[in-house]
Amino acid sequence: MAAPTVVALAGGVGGAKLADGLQALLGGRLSVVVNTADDCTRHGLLVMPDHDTVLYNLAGIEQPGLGWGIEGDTHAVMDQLGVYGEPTWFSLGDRDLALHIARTAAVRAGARPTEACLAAQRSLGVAARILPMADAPVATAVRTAEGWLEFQEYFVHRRQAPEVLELRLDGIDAATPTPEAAAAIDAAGAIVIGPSNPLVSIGPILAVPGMRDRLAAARGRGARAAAVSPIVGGRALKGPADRMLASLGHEPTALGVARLYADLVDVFVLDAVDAALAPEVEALGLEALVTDTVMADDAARVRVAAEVLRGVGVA
Ligand code: FO1
Repeated sequence: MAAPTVVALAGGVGGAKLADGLQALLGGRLSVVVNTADDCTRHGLLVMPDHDTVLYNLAGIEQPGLGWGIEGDTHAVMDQLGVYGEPTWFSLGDRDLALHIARTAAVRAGARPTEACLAAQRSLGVAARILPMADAPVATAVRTAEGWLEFQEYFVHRRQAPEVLELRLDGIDAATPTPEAAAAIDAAGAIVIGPSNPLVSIGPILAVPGMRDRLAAARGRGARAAAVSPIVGGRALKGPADRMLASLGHEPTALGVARLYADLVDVFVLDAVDAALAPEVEALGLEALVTDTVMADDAARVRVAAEVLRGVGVA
C-alpha cells in the first residue's frame, strides 16, 4: 500500500506555516487546497493572496514576519504606479508582480487558474501541490456599518477596523471543486484543516458546493481529519478571526472554533494555554490534542505538523 497522501485546507499566513511543516514531512504526498475568495484584480492583474502566501512559504521565500509577499522584494513598480496616480494601498512587490503578470497572461490565453498556479509551483520547485478550491471566481464581501466592502478593501485598506456584521460569498453557487482538488480529497488518507480564519479562509473552501460531501466521503472511507485552532488564549495570532467570530455570534475561543468544525473532523488541536477547554472539546465528540501550536520558526512548523500527522494516524 503506497504511503498515504494528505490534503490540507489553508488560507493565509497560519495555514501556510502548517502547510510548510507538512511539506517538509510529506513532500509530494501533500496537496494544499487553498481559499480563493480573497482573490482580487489589482492594476488589471489576477492576484491570489492565499494561494501565493502558501506558495511562497512552501518555496521558502516568503517575507519573514509578514508571512506574505517575497523576502527582499523591491517596490519600484508600485512607486511608479503611484506617480501615475494609481492606488498603492495594496502593496505588490516587483518580484510578486512577475507572478501576477505570468498568471494573468496564462489565464487570458485560456489556462485555468489552477493550471497557471501549478506551473508557478513547478518553476519554484515546490514539492507539494497547492490547489485553488475552485477555478470559477468567488469573492468574499464584508458588511460593516458603512455598507458592503470588498474583502481586501476591508482587510488591507481599512486595516480590518470596521466591525463585521455579515459575510457574503459572491459566485459561490456557480463554483465547483476543481478536478485536481476533488481528486486529491478522494485519494486522501487524511485531511488537515490549518490554523486559518474559520470564517473567511476555511469557510469559503467548505462553502464550495459539494466540498463538504466530498470531505465526509473521505472520512467515510477511513481517512481521519484534524483541525488546528487559529485562536490561542482567545486571540488570533494574526488577523481579525477573534473579533470576527465574536461579531458574527460565535464564541471567540478555541472551543468556539471546535464547534464550527465538530461535524468535519475527528481531532481538534488546541494550544497548551487552552488545555482547560479540552474536556468541552471532547464533549463535542472530538479527540482533543493539546500541544504548543505556535509556529515561531521552521522547526516549530515541522514539530506541529508531525504532531498533527500522528493525530490522524499518518507516519
Ligand atoms: N496585506 C496587507 O496587510 N497589506 C498589503 O499591502 C498586502 C499586500 C498583499 C499583496 C499580495 C498578497 O498575496 C498579499 C498581500 N497582503 C497584504 C496580505 C493579504 O491581504 C492577506 O494575506 C490575505 O488576503 C488574507 O488571508
